[in-house]
Amino acid sequence: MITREKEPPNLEMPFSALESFVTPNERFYIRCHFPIPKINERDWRLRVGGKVARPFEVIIDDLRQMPTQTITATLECAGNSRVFLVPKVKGVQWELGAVGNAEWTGVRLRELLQRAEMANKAREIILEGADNGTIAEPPRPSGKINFARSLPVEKAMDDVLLAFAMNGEPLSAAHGFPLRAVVPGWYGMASIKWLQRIIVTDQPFNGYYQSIDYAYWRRDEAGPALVPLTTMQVKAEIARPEDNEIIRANSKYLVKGAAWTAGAIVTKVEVSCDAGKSWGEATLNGEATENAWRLWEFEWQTPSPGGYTLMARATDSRGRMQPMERDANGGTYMISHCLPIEVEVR
Ligand SMILES: Nc1nc2c(c(=O)[nH]1)N[C@H]1C(S)=C(S)[C@@H](COP(=O)(O)O)O[C@H]1N2
Ligand SMILES: [Mo]
Repeated sequence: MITREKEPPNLEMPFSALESFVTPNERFYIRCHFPIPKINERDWRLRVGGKVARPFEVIIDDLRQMPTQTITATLECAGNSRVFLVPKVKGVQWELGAVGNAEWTGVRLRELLQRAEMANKAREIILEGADNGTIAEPPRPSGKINFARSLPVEKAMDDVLLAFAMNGEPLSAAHGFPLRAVVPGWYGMASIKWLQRIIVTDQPFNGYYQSIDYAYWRRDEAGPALVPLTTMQVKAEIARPEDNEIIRANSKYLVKGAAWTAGAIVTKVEVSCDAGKSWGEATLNGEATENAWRLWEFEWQTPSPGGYTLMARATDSRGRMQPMERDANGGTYMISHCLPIEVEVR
C-alpha cells in the first residue's frame, strides 16, 4: 500500500497490483478524516431516530440475526486520481488506487427504516459515524464534528446496505468496524464507517461533508449551484503498464485495468496507445454486475522505440462515455476524464 498520510491513515493500493475482481481486504484503500475511533463491540449501539414513530437502538448481534444480504460494490474515493489535475489542487494526492471492489455482507438500511416507521414527510436519512474532530481550515464549524452525510429517502430505501463483513471477514477497524454503510454507485464518502446513528429528517441536510466538502458545481438554467457529490462517473483505469514503465519494442504487451460506472454496466472499454488519436476495443472479462467494476485487457502490439501515451475510455449501458477533457466544475473531485499513462518503449 502507498501511504498518503500516516495519521489519520490514508492509504491507496498501488493500482498496478490489480489482479482480481475482488480486492483483497489488505489491498483495499483507506480514507479517514479523523483518527479511527476505538470501538468495543459490547458497548457499541446503533441508534435510529428523528422523524420516526418508533425510535430504537440495536446491538451488533441484533443485526447479525436479521436476514442478511451480500452485494458486490465498488467504492471509489471522489478524489481518486487527483494527482492528474493540472494545475495541482489541494487534497490528498491520490494516484489510481483510491478505489476497490468488495463483497459486503449486512442488512438493508430499509429494514431498519421500516421498523422505525418513518414519518410521511421524511425526506433524507442522515448517517453519522463515531469518528470526530475539528476542521483545520475555514470555512469551518466551531468545535468537534462527526463525519456524517445524508441520503435521499428513495436511495436509502433502495439498495443501501449496512455491512458488518467485507469479503467474508468482520470489518477491520480502518474500514469501519463494527458497522458501515455501503451506498452502491455513489462515491465513497457516502459509505459512512463506524456507523452510530441514523437520523430521519424532513429537511435537506447541509452538513460539512456535503456542502463545504464533497460538493461540486452543477450548472443548470439558473447558473452553477453547489450540490453534494453523489454517483460515480463512468471511468476506466489502466493498471498495467504503470506510469513510466519501460516496455519492450516490437512485442506483445497485455494492457490491463478496471472500469466502472453507477446504476448501469460497463459495455465497452477502448484503449489508445497514441494519446487519444486512435482507439482499439478491449476485452471485458467475466459477467457484468451493476455497481461493481469490470476487469478488461487489451493486447498491444508495441511499436518502435520512443515515448508513448496510453489511455483507456469506458462507455456504459446508458451511453455515457468518459470525456477526454477534465470538467472543471468537479473542483477537486470526480476526476473521470481519460487519464494519460506515459511509457517508454525500448
Ligand atoms: N465515519 C467515516 N466514514 C467515512 C469516512 C470517514 O472519514 N469517516 N471517509 C469516507 C470516504 S471519503 C471514503 S472514500 C470511504 C472510504 O472507505 P474505506 O476507508 O473503507 O476504503 O469511507 C467514507 N466513510
Ligand atoms: Mo473519499
